[in-house]
Amino acid sequence: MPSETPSRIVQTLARQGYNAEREAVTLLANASNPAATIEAVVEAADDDALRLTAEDVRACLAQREPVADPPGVDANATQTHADANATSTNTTGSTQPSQPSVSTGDKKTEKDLQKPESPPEKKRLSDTDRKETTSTAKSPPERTPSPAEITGDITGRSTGTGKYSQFVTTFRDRYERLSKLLRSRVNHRPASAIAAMPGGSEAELVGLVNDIRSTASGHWLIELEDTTGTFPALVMKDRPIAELVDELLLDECVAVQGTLSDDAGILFTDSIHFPDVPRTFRPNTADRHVQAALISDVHVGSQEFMADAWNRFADWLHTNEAEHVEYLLIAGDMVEGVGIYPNQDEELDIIDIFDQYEAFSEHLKSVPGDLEIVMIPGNHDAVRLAEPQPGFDEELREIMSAHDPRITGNPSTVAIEGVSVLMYHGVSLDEVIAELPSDKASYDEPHKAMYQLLKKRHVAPQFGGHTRVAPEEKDYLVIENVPDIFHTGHVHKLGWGKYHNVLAVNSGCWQSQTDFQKKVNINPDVAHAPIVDLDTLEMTVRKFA
Ligand code: D5M
Ligand code: FE
Ligand code: ZN
Repeated sequence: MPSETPSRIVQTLARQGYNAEREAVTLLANASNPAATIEAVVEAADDDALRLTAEDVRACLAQREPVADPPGVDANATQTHADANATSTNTTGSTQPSQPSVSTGDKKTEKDLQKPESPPEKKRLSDTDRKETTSTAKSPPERTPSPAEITGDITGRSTGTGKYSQFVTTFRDRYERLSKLLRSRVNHRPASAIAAMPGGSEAELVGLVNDIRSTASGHWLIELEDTTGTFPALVMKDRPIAELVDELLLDECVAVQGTLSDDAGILFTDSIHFPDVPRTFRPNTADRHVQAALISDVHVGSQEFMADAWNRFADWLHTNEAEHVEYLLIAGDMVEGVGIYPNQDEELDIIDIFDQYEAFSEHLKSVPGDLEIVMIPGNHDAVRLAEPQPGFDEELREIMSAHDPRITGNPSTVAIEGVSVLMYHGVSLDEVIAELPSDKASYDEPHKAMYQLLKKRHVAPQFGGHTRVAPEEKDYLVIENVPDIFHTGHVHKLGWGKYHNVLAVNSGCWQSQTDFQKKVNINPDVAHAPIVDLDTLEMTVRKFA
């Protein structure tokens, strides 16, 4: 009967300085006396071993429990497998922590144990793993996530000093890259040239939204700016396109097409175009069955951090049912942080920021060591608040080095198994939700707010509002290439859907309702793990609350 959970096993090993293969953890969890077996395995391990292998554990089990696996273990294996199957059909219902899979009873595995030359563990590309691989050269093959390729990451490239001229550079870059997307659809002219055209001409203009005002009679006056100047576009309130004005945010890039007034001082607008994702977009998919868990907003250090739910999630990742989950993406807010919101300290469980990261790191150790982990920071993390946010600094990376996560900036695009995932924490979602009508974006349907960002091809279009934006020599927040998956968090609500074939997923959180959220009636979606099939971009959600 399994007497320990995988996450507790991992934590026990970590305290003694060891990492362990997923199968090793499973074997230990199901040993008749896990504590004694751990002790024996650690004792038998080479002095310089960093990672315990399934083979190490089997060798100890064979000595300690020389009888072939007792029938009890086998029966239990069947039982746990059945449990796992039962929960897999109930993808949105409450998931009981499934017991770890048991491979001890597997004849083939038993034979492997005897094989002196099982193939070497395949490796990921990190330095740590290279080291570990050497010490585990005889372990059986393990799951082999390929390393994530990262693009659009500001980390180490920030040149911004906050000068006004740099904002101009950032906006110029935004305009250049987004207007390019629109130029194929409209035959645009510069604002200065339009002003010189004869009245009554047809004209098309691409610009950043500088101002949106309603006129005395309720029409809309939108001022657009390009690199040559500004020009006003009038949208009549009774035209169907007036509805699109509701969707406009300041500083986003749009194209307008219409007819100039007699004095060529204003454009009567017939259509508004967004850079958008082409409807014909076809996402890339993985060429094998492999899954990624997309989470965010762990908030370790908060009194509301749900450690038990996290442990159930970590335990589930160790089960057979999760065997195809090879990637764990975390879209920001690893910890609760300090001084983020007024009176936040009253709800802190851990008051020191480094201690919070230490605790987060301990929780990260509970997930299988062979998961490829990618993480970006959020607004609660200890990096600069202004976006684009660089990845964690050396000191924090050192603290979170278990499992050797890929640490990158917010936002970043990560290519896994040929599928590109745009990861963005999501602070601008608050703004999109506040500014747009509720059928276009709401906390209950956060994915719809994400659709707006895709449509605008920018993760944080509006400057100078709630979302802090730092000037850089290029606008890292432009969505230049359409991602296959768009992953955000921040609003602590779960929602997903497809926009022009892009899968948009907003993960929930691992923090129960805070006092602030109670006051403003935010009901967070806690302890859900959205799991994406990278070969089909189908989604299932596991609940661990
Ligand atoms: O924020 C989680 C969500 O809750 C996000 O939509 C912002 C909102 N939130 C939470 N606390 C506050 C305070 N104190 N003021 C304003 N908005 C708040 P996260 O930043 O991920 O904790
Ligand atoms: Fe958060
Ligand atoms: Zn946040």
